[in-house]
Amino acid sequence: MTKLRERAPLVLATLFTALLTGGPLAGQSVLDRTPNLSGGWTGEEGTVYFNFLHRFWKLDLGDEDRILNSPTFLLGVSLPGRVLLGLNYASNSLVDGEEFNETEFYGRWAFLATSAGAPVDVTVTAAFNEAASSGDLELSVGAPLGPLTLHGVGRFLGKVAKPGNDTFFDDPRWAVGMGAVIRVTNGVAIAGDIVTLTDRDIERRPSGGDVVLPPKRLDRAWSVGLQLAIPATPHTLSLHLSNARTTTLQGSSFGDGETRYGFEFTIPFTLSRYFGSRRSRSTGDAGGNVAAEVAMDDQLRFTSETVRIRTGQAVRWTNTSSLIHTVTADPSKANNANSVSLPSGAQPFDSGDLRPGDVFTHTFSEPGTYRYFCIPHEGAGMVATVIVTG
Ligand SMILES: [Cu+2]
Repeated sequence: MTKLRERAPLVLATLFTALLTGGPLAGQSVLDRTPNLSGGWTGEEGTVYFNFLHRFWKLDLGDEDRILNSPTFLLGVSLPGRVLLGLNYASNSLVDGEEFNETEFYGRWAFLATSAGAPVDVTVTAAFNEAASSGDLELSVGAPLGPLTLHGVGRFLGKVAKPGNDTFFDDPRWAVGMGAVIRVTNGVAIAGDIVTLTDRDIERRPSGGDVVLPPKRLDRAWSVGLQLAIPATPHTLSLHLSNARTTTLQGSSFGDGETRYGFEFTIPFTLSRYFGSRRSRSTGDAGGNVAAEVAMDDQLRFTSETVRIRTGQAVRWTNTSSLIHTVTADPSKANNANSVSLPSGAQPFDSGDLRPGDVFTHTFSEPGTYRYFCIPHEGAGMVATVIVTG
């Protein structure tokens, strides 16, 4: 472990450089989660994620102020079956005063996903926190309600460790929390969360002794943030306040009375682009007469809001993003009736999941106005129109 801790900064710096020069693609958007909760994200299969988060606060040294900083670096790889494996590496952590550095190895599985048609997102995360020598578990539920998404978490922490002057604690604890994200526009959201240990009184024992000090009550952890998509890039940025230092399961389960100013920046790196592990697929009809091209991008848009074609012509959609999108003109699959309209006599259609690079073609044989949407991003307003004239 010591070797890992010594080398982790170098490994991360190298990866970071590789990611930047490699040309990052889409990111795990901070627009879908709160500053302290993961929202149960597992990313897009075949993508490596590098997110970095820094939280700053002022240390008052009397005649001199020092700015301190807790960084958390997240590294994750998204595997088939909505699984994310990775680690969080943090410095200046609250979790253990003696260890200083905190490494959390985690695996996450989303067994229900709204992107796959489930009404809610349900995710389990299992983690080992090396600084606390603790096995930790989290169950996370996310429920989209139009522009609002609610998140709830329940956590089991095998050993809560908290710094003090030569003290240690090793009790198991439960934590519960909730968060909310309000999407203001496609690229701007406001988010906040609160997490509390169900028993916040922590016994303190100086290490090596039998003396028990009076219990110390830990603060509830909280955060509020402005979550932004950076236009024309796959990156997202969170500007936030929180009393927690790190965003591991342990680190975000309690605070320490100090408000910190933080930011998080997300960098995705699509492996398939560099190693050719996956070819794009073309689906839909033959589309011999393509009269319009529409792309689906990382900003959750169909790039042409309205296209006009003639009866018998086709539209070709290409997913140029790193997210899964769909082209859906089926009223039975819409949450909002305004997202779909079909001329009388026209059959509903649905592309199914279009992964990055996939192409879908549809030929329109009935004149009229077709309003269609993307199933995962209907709530974010990913809706567009095809007008077919006789
Ligand atoms: Cu979409």
